Amino acid sequence: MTNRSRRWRLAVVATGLSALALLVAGCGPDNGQNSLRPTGEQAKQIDDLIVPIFGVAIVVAILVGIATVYCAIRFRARPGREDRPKQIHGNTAVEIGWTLIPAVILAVIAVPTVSLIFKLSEPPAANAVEVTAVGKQWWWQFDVTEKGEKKVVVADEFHVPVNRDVHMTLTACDPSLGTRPTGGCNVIHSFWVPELIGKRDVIPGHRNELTFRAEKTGTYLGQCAEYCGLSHANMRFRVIVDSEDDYQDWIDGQREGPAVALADSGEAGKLFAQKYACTNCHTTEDSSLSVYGPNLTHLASRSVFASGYYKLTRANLIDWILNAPSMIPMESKECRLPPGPDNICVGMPSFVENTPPGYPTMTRDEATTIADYLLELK
Ligand code: HEC
Ligand SMILES: [Cu+2]
Repeated sequence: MTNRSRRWRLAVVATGLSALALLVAGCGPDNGQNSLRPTGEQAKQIDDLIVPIFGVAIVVAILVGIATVYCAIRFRARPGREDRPKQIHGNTAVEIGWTLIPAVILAVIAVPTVSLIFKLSEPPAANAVEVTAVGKQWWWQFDVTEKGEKKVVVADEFHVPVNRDVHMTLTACDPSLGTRPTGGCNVIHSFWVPELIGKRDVIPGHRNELTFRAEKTGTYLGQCAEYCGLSHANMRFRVIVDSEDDYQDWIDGQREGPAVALADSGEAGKLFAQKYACTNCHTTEDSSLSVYGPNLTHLASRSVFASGYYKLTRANLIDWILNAPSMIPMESKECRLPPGPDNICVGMPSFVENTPPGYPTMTRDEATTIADYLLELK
């Protein structure tokens, strides 16, 4: 064997092995985002549709594969043989056959598919929890409410009761930016919690809806499933499915005012509201307010922050407050105000780099003081 063809074979084997490794890496049943392990009523119905259709697809793939390999071997070029095998152009029986068979397969598949599409868009039960998901670059705001009750605005994760319908309204228009010429509308995102419900796009200027019902308590991982820019891959979230009692405890707690009022938070409050004006984009005072950044009134009750990318620990929080853009790619740089008509300010500013002229630079001690205050907001 020449050196060149040996290298070729090596390259082919290496590529094959890495492709296999990638494939196997996706197989773990416990990655938290396995749509083939559904635990929601609707996710199960979708799964019940996917599995048989996948079966049909595999049979078709095997038959086509066998036919291809057979033809490649049977009609390969050989010395002393004509270049082209006998042509069968215009064979009516064959042409009708390969038009009809796929048409029939598709028609059969269409029946359960279309009926499931209608079933999934049936209105939710009367006692459904209402959740509005606002897709922002690059995190999710969730407004959770029940008929007639005060809404609760959270970020990154929200709780729902087990065995009860959750009716989602999906929007890409930020209510806090509603006065801007664009109506505060963002780019397209997609809401997806693989184990609970199939994905649905979140479209600027359009209201999409979705109903799901979880059948088991636990934490379910979600992910933005429509490319939306710089930090799309980090745009995660969590749905925490609680027993009815735990859910009631959670929502009651979220409806309350802050554990420490801003006015009583001393030095931290001054840094937060005045020196660094975090209040330009955040509130720690009222959990029913929709503002540009995440509502922080009950930040300390969350397990994660920054779109679920970081665990909520004191060390992580201090680093974030000092220099958020160094932890997740953002376009905020030196911006201190929510985006205006002609500035691009997506995300949270750094308080130690790119500080605009006239603005103070934050010390680690100051960040620690703010973090300790935020960590009291259970
Ligand atoms: C220009 C607006 C803006 C300012 C000013 C701002 N933030 Fe933020 N902040 C954001 C945005 C937007 C996010 C969400 C970023 C993300 O998750 O990608 C955020 C996220 C956070 C989070 C994580 C919350 C969560 O649930 O994910 C904390 C904590 C936070 N900011 C604290 C602060 C503090 C403290 C200050 C002041 C020192 C501050 N922010 C100033 C816009 C701002
Ligand atoms: Cu997105």
